[in-house]
This record gives sequence, C-alpha cells and structure tokens, in this order.
Amino acid sequence: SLLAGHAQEADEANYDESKIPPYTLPALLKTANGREVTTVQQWEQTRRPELLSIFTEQVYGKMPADKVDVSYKKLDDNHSAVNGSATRKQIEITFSHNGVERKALLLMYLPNHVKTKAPVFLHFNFQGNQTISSDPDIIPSQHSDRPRGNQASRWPVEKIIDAGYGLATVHYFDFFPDSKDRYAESILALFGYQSEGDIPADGGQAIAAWAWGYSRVMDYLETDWQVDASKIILMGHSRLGKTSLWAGATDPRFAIVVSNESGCGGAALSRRQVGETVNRINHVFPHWFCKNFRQYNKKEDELPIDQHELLALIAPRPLYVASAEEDRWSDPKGEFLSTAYAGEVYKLYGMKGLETTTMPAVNTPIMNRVAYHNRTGVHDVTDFDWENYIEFADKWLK
Ligand code: GTR
Repeated sequence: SLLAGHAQEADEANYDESKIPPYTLPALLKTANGREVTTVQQWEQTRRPELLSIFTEQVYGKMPADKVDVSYKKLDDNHSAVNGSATRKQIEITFSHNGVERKALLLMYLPNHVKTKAPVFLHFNFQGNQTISSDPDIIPSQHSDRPRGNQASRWPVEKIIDAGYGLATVHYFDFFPDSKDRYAESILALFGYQSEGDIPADGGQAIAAWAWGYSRVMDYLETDWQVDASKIILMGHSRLGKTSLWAGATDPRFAIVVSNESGCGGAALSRRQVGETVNRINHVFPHWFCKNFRQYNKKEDELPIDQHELLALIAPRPLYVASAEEDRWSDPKGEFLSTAYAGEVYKLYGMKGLETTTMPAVNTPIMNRVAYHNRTGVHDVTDFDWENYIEFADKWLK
C-alpha cells in the first residue's frame, strides 16, 4: 500500500551511526555572502528570505501565483455531533481557473462548549474523510472508497473536542492524488499542468500542491465565525508532516506547526543519510519534490541547505517535531538534531529551543517554544502524540 513505508526499506539503507559519512551542515546563521546573522532583523530581512527561496527552487518547488476563483458551499452544519459535544460542518470548496474545476471536501468538528471562536487542529487525512470516524454522516471523499472509521485510531475526535479544540481535515488526494500518474486530476491542472513533463524544473509537485491546499483551507477558516484563525495548529504525519513543515514555512498564518514522523525531506537531516535517502525518495516518489531536488541524489553534500534550516523558517512560532523509536526509516536522531539546531533562530528571538543536543529518553517530551519527543512504537499517529500536541497548544495558545 501507499502507506507501507517499511516495505520500501532498501537493503542498502544505513542505520549504523558509525557508518554515517562525515558531513558539515550549512551554517544557519550566515548569509550567502558570508555575513554572520546576529539579529532578528538580519534574519527576517536577509537570511530567512534567502533560505526560503533556496527551499522553493531546489527542494519543494514553486506554485504558480495565479489567483484561482474559490467558492464555498456548506453541505452540513449539525450541532449534535459527537454525542452533542460538537458541531460537524462539511464544506465543499470549489477551485476554478482556466476553465478547469477541482473540489476539496473539508470536514470539521467544533467544540460546542467553547462559546468564543475555537482554536483548530488542521490535519489532512490519508484515506478519505469517512475513515477518521465511524460517524455515519461524514460524506465520503471523492477519491476514496475506504470503509468508515478505518483510521479512527489516529483521530481521537472526542479528546480533541473535550480539550476545547476544533478539528479540520481534508483527504489529501483532493489536492493531488498521490501517484506519479495522476497530475491531471490534481489542482496543478488548474494551472495547465497535466503531467510531469509540463512542470518546470523548479515547479511544485505533490508536496507543494498539498501545502497549497493547507493554505487554501486556511483561507476558508479565516471566514468561519466559529474558528479562531489566529490559532490554527497545522499538523501532518509522514509525507504530510513534510507538507506541514513546508506549508508552515511558506504561510505565516499558521500559529503552530507540528511534524509527526516526517523523516526524509521533512524534519530529518538529509546529510546523515540514515534510513530513507534523497536518492531513494526521489526514485520512489518522483512526483513529490521539485525536479531540481533530484540533482542531489547521492550528493547530499552538495545540497545548499539542510533540514534544520527548514525548521528554522517556522520561527518564532511554536514548533513541535516528533519521532517514533521503531520508525527508523524516518531517522529519529536526525529529526532530533535538526530540531535542536533550529533552536539557534529561536534564540535570536529570545526564545527557548530544545536547549540540548542530547536526545531525550523515549516518551519524555522536551517542551519549550520548540518541542520534541521520541515515543515508543512504530510509524503512526497515537494518543500519546495527540496528548502532547494538545498540551503544547494549551501552553502557547491559552
Ligand atoms: C514512506 C516514505 C516516507 C513517508 C511515508 C509515509 O513510503 O518513504 O518518506 O512519507 O511513506 O508518508 O507514510
């Protein structure tokens, strides 16, 4: 299946710390012309834009800037969902441009006990809206015939509602069906792209399309009277963790960014080459990153950036990166180190990063302005993960 990361573990993947080739990370706080960055102003005016454009052109790709027509249609607004504790809303979002139309179906649960606008976790789903809960009134997503409630273990809806948060989700296929043969069905078709061949070398592909989707859902959330759009916690798991980091970097409206086991091309340092590598990911998923990223296949040393610099683009907003001990394919240590190094930028703002380069014991979160945990278990989203994200959101938003 698409989600069976382990099945793709190449025989040659390295997990041995002693076999990591020696590497030097690009300096986060030095500009392209060699000037040290010592102030927030230098970071915001020079270094941050420099890094953002390298990630755009070399890693994730640009999205066309065209303004797309958008309309919202409320298909459902029910105040007695989740045993009366939540309001369920389903909104059909229609995008049209150049005579092409694409639709995304947004599912939301909002806490009835929160009388003001609610903070909301925005988290796309892998298998269709109907799979996040056994609620029989969820409208199935267009690209999925998976059974209701199939993924419910990853979506503790009651826990989220009880904690005073809303939940917003869309099946990620609505923006790009996750396959190298399905460009024509994706939102990239709005811009005239029908296949890989149409995309420029620095053009965005699936990850950029999903990140664009996260921003378009944010546009909607800004219009919803029950939502506090200044308190949106953007969360993604795995390939969608890569996406949440990229969306958080490109769209400053997201208040908090959470990366759950995002691995290669997400939170993990590429130069360590532990588990999944740049070469491997670009071969198995040629439709994810921009084509320019392929230049670095087996040449991680030539990357002008590394992933600690992506994490730093979230600053000064709260950032949570999480790993799982048995998810070695995502390189927990590489995720931890990049998170620790990103702290340099938080420090410029007078805020606390992880404040250590020693990995914490399993199931022991570090929770400053930057947070990290490595829980026991496999590649997944669990209650432990959610409980900590809720605690982190409480810490910074309440
Ligand atoms: C794997 C892939 C990872 C990660 C994962 C997932 O196949 O190698 O980069 O994205 O899928 O999304 O579950």
